[in-house]
Amino acid sequence: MTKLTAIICLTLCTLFAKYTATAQTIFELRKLPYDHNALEPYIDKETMQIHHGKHHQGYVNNLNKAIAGTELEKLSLEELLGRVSKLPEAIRNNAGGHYNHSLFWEILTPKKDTKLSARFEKAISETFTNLDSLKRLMNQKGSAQFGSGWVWLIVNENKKLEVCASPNQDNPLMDIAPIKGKPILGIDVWEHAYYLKYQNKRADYLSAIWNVVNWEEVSKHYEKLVPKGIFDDWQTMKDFHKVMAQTFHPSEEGNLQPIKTRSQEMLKKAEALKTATIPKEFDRREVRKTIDQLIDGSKKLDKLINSKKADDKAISKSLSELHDVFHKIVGLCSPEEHH
Ligand code: MN3
Repeated sequence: MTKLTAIICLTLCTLFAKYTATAQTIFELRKLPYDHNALEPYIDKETMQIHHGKHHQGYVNNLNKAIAGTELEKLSLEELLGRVSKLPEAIRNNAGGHYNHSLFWEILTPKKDTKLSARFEKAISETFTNLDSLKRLMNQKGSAQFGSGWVWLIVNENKKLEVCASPNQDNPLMDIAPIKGKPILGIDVWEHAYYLKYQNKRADYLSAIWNVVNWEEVSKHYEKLVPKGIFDDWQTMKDFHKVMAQTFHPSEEGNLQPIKTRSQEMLKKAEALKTATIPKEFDRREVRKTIDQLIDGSKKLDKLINSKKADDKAISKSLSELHDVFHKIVGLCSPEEHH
C-alpha cells in the first residue's frame, strides 16, 4: 500500500467513524407545548427552563450516549423500559427520565378548567369515589415518597385505574416495577421540580400542580388504553353477556355447574332485552330478530336443564348454540358491520 492510499484510507475510516458517532441522535427532546412562563404562578419560568432545558435534556443526552453503537439503538423507549432489569443502570435512569418527563410536559397546560371525558370521570368515581379523593391520594403518595421519585395514575393490566409511586426515574412500565401498568398522569416529586419556588414544601407544590393538569390530555390517554366496549351504552345486553360469559367459558372446560344453576337467570336477562330500549345505533330489524332467537334459545336451554332427561351433551350443545346467537348480535353491532 502506498503512503497516499494509506492516508486516504485512514481519513475515510476516521470520517466514517465520526459520521456514525454523530448520527447517534436516536432520542430527541421535544419542545415544550407552551411557554416557560405559561404555568405561572403555579410553576415558575426559571424552574421550567432548568427542568426542561437542563434536566430533561440531560436524560436524553445520556440515554443516547448509553445506547450508542449497541443493538439497543433499534429499540423503542417503551421496549427499553420493559427490559431495564437486564440493562446497565444508566439506561434505567435515563430512559426513565426521558419517558417520565415527556409525559409530564404533555399532561400540564396553562388552559383553565380542562374537562375529563365522561368515561374517564366515571372510572375515577368507581375507583376513588371522586376526583378530589384521587388528588388527595396522589398528594399523599407523592408526599410519602422518600427522596426523589414520581407519583402515577396508571391503567393496570386489568384495565383498571390505580395510583402508585416510584423512586428515582423508575416507572410502572419497567420490568422491575412492583406495580405495573401504563401511566396516564405522572407528577414529578424530585426537588428539581419545585425547589426554587416551594423550597422544601413538597406538599404545597403538590396542591398547586392540580391547577395546571390537562384533564383533556389525561382523558385521551385513558380513552386510548381503555376503548369503549360495543355494549357500553346497552346495559341490558351487558347484563346478558355477563351471565353468558360466566357460564359458557366454564362449560368449554367441561364444567356445566354454572349454567345448570343459572339458566333461569340467563333466560330472565334475555327476556329483559325485549322490553328495554335498544340504543338507536343498534335498533335494526335484524338485531331485533336475533334477540328473539336469543330469547327462544335461552327458553329451550332452561327447559332442557329443568327436564328430568337433561343430558350433559345436550346442555353443552344448546349453550354453545346460544353463544353463537349472542355472537351474531355482537357481529351485527360491531363497527365494521355498520353500513
Ligand atoms: Mn424532573
